[in-house]
Amino acid sequence: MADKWWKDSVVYQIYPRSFMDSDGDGIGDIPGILSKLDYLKRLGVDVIWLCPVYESPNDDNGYDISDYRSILSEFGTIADWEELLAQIHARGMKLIMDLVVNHSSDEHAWFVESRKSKDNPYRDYYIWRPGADGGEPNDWGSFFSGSAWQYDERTEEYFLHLFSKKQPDLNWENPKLRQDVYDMMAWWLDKGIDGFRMDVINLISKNPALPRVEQGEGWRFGGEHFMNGPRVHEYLQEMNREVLSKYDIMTVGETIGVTPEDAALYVGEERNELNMVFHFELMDVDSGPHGKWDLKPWDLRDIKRIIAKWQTGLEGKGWNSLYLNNHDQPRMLSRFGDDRTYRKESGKMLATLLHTLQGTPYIYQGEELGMTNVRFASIESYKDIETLNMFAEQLAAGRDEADIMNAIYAKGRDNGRTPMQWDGSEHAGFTTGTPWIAVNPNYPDINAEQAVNDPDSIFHYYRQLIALRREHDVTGYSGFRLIGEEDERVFAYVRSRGEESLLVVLNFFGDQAEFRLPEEIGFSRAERLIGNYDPPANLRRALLRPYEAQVYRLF
Ligand code: ISL
Repeated sequence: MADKWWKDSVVYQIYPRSFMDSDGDGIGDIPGILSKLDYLKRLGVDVIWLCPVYESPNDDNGYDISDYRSILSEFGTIADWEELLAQIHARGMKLIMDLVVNHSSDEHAWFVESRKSKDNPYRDYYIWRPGADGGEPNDWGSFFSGSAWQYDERTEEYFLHLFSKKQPDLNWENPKLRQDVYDMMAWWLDKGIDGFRMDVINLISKNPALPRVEQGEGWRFGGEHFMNGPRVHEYLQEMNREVLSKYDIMTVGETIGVTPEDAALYVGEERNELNMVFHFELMDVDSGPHGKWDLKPWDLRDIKRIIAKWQTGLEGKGWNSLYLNNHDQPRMLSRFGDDRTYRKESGKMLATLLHTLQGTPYIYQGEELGMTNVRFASIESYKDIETLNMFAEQLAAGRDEADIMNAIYAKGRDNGRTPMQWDGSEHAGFTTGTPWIAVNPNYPDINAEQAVNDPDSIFHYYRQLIALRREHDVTGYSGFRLIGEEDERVFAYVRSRGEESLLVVLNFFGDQAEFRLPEEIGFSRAERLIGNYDPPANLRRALLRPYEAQVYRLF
């Protein structure tokens, strides 16, 4: 077993709005989560990461927080939350909370004060600038379309918002703001939570000169001026010293645009910053030069190269986080597997990958059921601000509507936000009312009740993988060696522990694929640990079946 509990853990991510509704208002809530804890315990996960449940006007579904110390009434009360924490702990699981401190809501009391006057004590809690040449202070675009600046008439200045205009960026240069954030973090930690997932934490330090990206018209991605900015490590070390180091917790930072070299600075064991980061390199493999909405097919060799780079890049330096989807991404099964003909096989194959690498696996709600992307007929059914803003912007720019819808079908964040499919009853058993976003129409076939009753389901395969991690100490393997780097169809790798090795062989496609184990990988005995087909393939030379995944112990 590893030296830190979070290295041996499997994390389950809950997007509360879409998980389980207990009171029929169509919105998932905390009592709903409570009613499903036994389901999560049965799955075998160790840690629950709860996306934001704080007071919020919900411009970005809770990632715009107006009060960091209270629970959104749609989700329940602080007493419900206390009960949730107690019940999670009573089952031997842990709870980590989302920490969103790159920005707050514009309805947060700090911002309400800040916008009042230039000499308000809270003015410097946010990033205000006068206009330049009669327009915005610079050419940075928002992640959610348009300019990253919003003009405020009252003081005739602009404030920075890297996300929506209802999400003003906090000014981390201000030590008072930092202290308020640390106090708030300690307030939650003192309630007994087990850590934080930190939203876009590598964006908190901006180049104070706020330079333009280029000259000329238009909004551009200003990442070079705010990703891994000049003081980010100083801030995180301060946060660690003031707060994190005082508790036995785990931290995972969401970090956009980081390489393994950057990541080592956040998670290096001697650096006293964070335990893990989420990188985005795999999330970019199917994007063209114009970004996320510019669709491009992925190439398995890129996926292999990126995973190998992170596995070896952090070796001996830091811990990886392993995910292929979350509330911001399409469903992994639709994106990297086959959500029609080989749903079960490909869902299990992708799970095998995530649970046999170095690092901590993160399961996003519904992944364990093999939930898929959704295709709503019209834009009216979509709710996500990123999607809606992009649709309006690209339509105005003249992009064909059907083409935009195809991009949304492939990449839209609502793919991951349709309600959990609990059973075959109306609205998949998620709510007795009208769900805030429609249920995926495939719920009669894909749902938890069906999966729990089917011994061959993706759900039970996840249980086995999680159990294997524990019983066979999968965390204890080290190293990562890719086999057949240039193979376009099969992903195979070896990890080792003393004299024995773990061999993982994955067919990433729906056709048969040939696999040969190189002669130099010597062993006298092989034991199949887990796989999605029986009997397992012959090891030395196999014709792998569609999406076949096999894991062997060689010794
Ligand atoms: O994936 C993305 C790139 O288009 C974005 O959807 C996403 O906004 C980005 O990854 C940052 O995500 C986090 O911060 C956002 C929030 O909307 C996301 O839900 C959150 O995970 C702003 O708080």
